[in-house]
Amino acid sequence: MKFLLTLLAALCLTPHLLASVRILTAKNATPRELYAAEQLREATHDLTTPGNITILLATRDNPLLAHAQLAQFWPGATESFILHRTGNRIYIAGSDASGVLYGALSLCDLLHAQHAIPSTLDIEDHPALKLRGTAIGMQKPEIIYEGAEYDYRYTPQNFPFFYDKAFWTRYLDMLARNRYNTLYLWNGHPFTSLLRLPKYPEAQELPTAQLEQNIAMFHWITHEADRRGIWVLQGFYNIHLSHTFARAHNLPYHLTTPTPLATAYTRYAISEFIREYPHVGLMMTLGEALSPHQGANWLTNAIIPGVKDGLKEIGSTTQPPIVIRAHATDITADLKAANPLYTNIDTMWKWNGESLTWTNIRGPVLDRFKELIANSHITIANIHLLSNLEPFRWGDPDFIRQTVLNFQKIGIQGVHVYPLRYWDWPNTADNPPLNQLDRDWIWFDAWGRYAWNPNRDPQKEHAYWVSRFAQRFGTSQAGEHLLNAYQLSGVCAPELLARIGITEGNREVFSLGLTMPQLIDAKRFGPAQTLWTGDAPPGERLDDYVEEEAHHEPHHGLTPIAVADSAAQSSAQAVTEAEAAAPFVTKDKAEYGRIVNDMRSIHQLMLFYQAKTQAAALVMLYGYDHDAAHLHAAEPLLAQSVEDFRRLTALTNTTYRDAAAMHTSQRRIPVTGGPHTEHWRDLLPVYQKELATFRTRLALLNTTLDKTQPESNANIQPWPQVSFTLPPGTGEEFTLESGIALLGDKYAKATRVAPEITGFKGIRLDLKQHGPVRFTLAQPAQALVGFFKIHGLTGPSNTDAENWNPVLLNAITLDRGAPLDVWAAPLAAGENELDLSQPYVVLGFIAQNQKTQQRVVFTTAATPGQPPNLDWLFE
Ligand code: ADA
Repeated sequence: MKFLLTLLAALCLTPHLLASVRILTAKNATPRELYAAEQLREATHDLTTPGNITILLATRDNPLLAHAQLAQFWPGATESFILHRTGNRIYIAGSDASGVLYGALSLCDLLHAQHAIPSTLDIEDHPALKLRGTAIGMQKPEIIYEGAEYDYRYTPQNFPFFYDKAFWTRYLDMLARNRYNTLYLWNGHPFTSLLRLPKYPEAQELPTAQLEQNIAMFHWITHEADRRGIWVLQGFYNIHLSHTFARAHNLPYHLTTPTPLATAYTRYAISEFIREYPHVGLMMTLGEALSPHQGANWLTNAIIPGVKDGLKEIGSTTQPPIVIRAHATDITADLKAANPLYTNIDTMWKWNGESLTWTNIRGPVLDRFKELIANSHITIANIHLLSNLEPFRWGDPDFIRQTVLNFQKIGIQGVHVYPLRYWDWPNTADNPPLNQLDRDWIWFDAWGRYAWNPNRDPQKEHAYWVSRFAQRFGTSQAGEHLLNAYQLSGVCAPELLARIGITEGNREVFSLGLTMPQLIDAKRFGPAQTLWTGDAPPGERLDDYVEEEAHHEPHHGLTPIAVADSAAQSSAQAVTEAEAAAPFVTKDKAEYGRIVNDMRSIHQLMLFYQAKTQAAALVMLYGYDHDAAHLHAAEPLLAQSVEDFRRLTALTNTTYRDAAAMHTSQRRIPVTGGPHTEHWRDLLPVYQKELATFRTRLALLNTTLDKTQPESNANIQPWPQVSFTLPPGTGEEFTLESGIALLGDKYAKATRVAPEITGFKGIRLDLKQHGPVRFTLAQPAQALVGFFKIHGLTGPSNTDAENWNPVLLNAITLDRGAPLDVWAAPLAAGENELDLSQPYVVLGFIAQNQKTQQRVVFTTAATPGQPPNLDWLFE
């Protein structure tokens, strides 16, 4: 007998004899429930468990669960489940098919964590947020389709991933595992890539075979998504037309105002979309092309009628949700007009603009969200482009948890998460590129986890994420250090952008740094005020900080200097943590190496900002008290920032392809986007030049600036002029004195003029005038010209630069915009012409042998009491 028992015990250890897990689904199980069963089959495949276990999964009211003693769901429950074990039976009861899926996935999670079937099970769960989604851009880093922003045709050349079923399976499985239930595809005008549109054959933009392949693929993707509980929504911008249709009807590709034809076409395209893809949703951006005040008209005359036509075609009486973005439209008027016509409108608005800056919102951003919540069904927070996080690894789970907790407090019931690199999906910026699903796993997982439930114990969460890192890197010690590194580095860019950045929009790439003028005079670069009034906790900007310093007043809230210091410190600790993981990393050492490099890069960037912010504050203080000692103290700090940036460049030179995925000229800060301004190595010369200029100006200042008499202009006489004649044509003669407009007769009035050129006869051009200006000179001369600041340039453009030399700096202050420097170039006597590519004004002519000693003319503010313009110190 004892022998028999021993034999049985031995047999009990043999997995295949014992691992009998039966999985039963309802007779009429939906594809979603069958997918759930598939996941369970996989999860139980290798399990060793004593006794036969039967798992029954179905909706709560299905006969399969008739004998189970299970609680009822509350009225209106969706996506909810009960997981219960009685004896050897495990019941997964869903409020609906999604509930069944989530019950099954929860059981899978438990099986993976415990490597055994739990002996007791009594769980009820449901999601915190109703809509939990990710986004994919059917959009690219460059504008490639006939100059039209956001328009890209779905083709294998443009979007190879779209045709890759293995990729989609992996991506959709990941989404399901993280309980996402929505997926948004973004594009300008997707209809001609996904629909036949027989009523307007001239609208067809793709070869028929390509179109058919797209239609088949889209059906496949949306069906596969649906099996996983994921509702696909297709996004579109308004009014964007098929390009072939536009050409055929002599219309622009994008319209600011509806026309009857555009209305009929769009209405038809939308109805066809609903007919072809009844289970796919629509999300729309009413602007940017369409004028904001036309949104209501367009929505009620084109879009909603199109949706209703489509519903009629498929014989449906239920109105599916449509998602309207509040971006670039008068959403108040839109909703007022649309709500009486359509009962199921969801809205979407950007959380923290196009960056991640805070776990919360306040002021105008909060007010906008409240308005949307009050006037629509579900309001979705759009975690839009992550312009301040690109291109580095980012995954601070607690930041995300707290953010979702705040969604709940505010009443936001949906989240829509962009990938960390949007315009180049699915590639990362690493060199060579990695797949974002691999590199940025924590980004997707953390948003999904907390959109499902943010009310989790932070300590247990810490342990959970440690275990997730441990799975990837081999040991829990490595996990602990790496999670710490991610969290310590994760807070830096969000906190710092709001204090010193220009905008939370993708107009700025934070990882490429800021120029001194951008730091010392952010106002001149069109800052987005919501960055600090809505998307950050109360605190100071650099100008507030310096003003208070200058007036010896107390500071309030977070200060730029303190935040820059703490970012430098926190990122230093992140490096220490990442490096400390080294002895414990037993798996994926290549990725570990890249993480360390990222942490070092983030730290260098924060050191750059720390030094440069301090330098900027000193320069700004000089604006108040004219104590040149501040400038001298700023110089080593500025030099340090350049050295930090050089190190950052060295760290990223071979490891990164670029700093941001958007390569268009829509990017303006720190410099205009384009093929030669994508990388840190492109910006390093900009910062080096800035330092060199500052040193030259400082030397100049030492010789010309008398602290007790800062404006030493009193005894300077005008230079003798060379006369000219201006035939009719381009340009208008004027006399240079304060109060005169220098660009046409409206723009940019001079407030002060350097004495050397006061009273000069010049030639001013209209802003819109093009072509050369022709004139005749009485003798050989030097032409004096002022260039208006454009795209960060205050002198001649590269093409013209060779002939021109700066002679007077900060020589004419203006009522708006940066002061003008005076540049000189030699011209022969007789007929001449000037044709310069920067907007400019001809200030007059002086003799070729006239001595011009370069000097800084105005160092004090144009308006008394205001800090002066200090850009001339750097440009
Ligand atoms: C801004 C941004 C664009 C796009 C747009 C939108 O204009 O620069 O890249 O994201 O917003 O649709 O929200």
